[in-house]
Amino acid sequence: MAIERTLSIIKPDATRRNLTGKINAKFEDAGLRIVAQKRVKLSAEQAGKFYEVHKDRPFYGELVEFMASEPVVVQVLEGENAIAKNREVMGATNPANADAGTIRKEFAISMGENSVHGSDAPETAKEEIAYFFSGLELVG
Ligand code: RTP
Ligand code: MG
Repeated sequence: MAIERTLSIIKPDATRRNLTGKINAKFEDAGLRIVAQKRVKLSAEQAGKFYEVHKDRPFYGELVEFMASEPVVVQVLEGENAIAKNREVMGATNPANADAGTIRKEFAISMGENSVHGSDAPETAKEEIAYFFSGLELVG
């Protein structure tokens, strides 16, 4: 199976509640390695560009405002099948539909304030990692 990298974001609802360590433990317990990590406060412009793919969706304005409201932790996770594995550990977008033991089931507040982001495909993972990190910052 291929070793992949994926971009993960611990969202403002989780950083505000001091859940970074508990969320990172979920990733590590699933066999994902955190090969880069930083805490940043996104501007609305930076958050808007990151989520540009959703710009025509009704929740876009709210999503951008939320992501720029407080610091986030951006990170690169590495491991076998990392993109799918990370999404498994995150759980469904809506925490009401998330499986037991997933991050969103345990920690998410709502569909919008759902604690984590994870890339959804190899191409988007590559773009999203490059959006936040230079090659020198990735230490596998
Ligand atoms: P993400 O991109 O953050 O990892 O989440 P995802 O793939 O599970 O969900 P996606 O469809 O890409 O949506 C991106 C984020 O937008 C917010 N959202 N709000 N109020 C709503 O109906 C709604 N739908 C989506 C969520 O924060 C979701 O994670
Ligand atoms: Mg998504």
